[in-house]
Amino acid sequence: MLSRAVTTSARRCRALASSRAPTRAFVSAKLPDLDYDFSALEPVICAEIMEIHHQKHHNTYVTNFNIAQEKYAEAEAKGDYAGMIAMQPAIKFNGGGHVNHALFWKCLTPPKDYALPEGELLKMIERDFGSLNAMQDKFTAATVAVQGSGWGWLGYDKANKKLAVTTTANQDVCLSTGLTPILGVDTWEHAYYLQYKNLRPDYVKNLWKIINWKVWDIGESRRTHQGAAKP
Ligand code: MN3
Repeated sequence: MLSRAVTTSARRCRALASSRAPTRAFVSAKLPDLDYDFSALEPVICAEIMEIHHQKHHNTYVTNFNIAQEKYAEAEAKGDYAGMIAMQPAIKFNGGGHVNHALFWKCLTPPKDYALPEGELLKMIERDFGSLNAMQDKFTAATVAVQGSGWGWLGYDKANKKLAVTTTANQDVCLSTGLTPILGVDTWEHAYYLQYKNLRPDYVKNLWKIINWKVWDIGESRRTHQGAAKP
């Protein structure tokens, strides 16, 4: 009796296993549309930079992220662990490039629509930095000092329930520092060189004129796969 029960259950297991799809599906990333025209951020960022940055740079991250995801899924389906591990740097770099840019576009707004932060976010900035100006000075200094290419961030530290400024190298996401991103600034030369040349400090300082502080209120980081911005 016992051996027959074991055999039946083994048959059931094999039947269930063979009915499963061999490859786990992944969600393809898509290049998001901008909420404004390429020229809408002038004079802070010129249309040529915006068009190349969105249509070429961001689009390439999306394409290569999807290729890497597909190769990872194929390796996973075959139980090819070394193959899975080999794809991780490409997923980290191109996936990071995608989610960082998706958030960056949402963090910007045409100069005519600029509004100061207010409400809950302003209170937290004043509590944790002393003033909006003090936060901006700290953010600007940290972001200008990024060596090579990377990102400057204002993020939320859930463990200590406070805002903090940080930076990441290359396309590393803000979440890799433990902070949930609120505001991210691209310091790669492709983000400013055509207009600002070597003057990264001028680029970062001018960006304050087009920061979309509503990014906090609408929880945009959640929709760009970077986790919930609000505490
Ligand atoms: Mn970029």
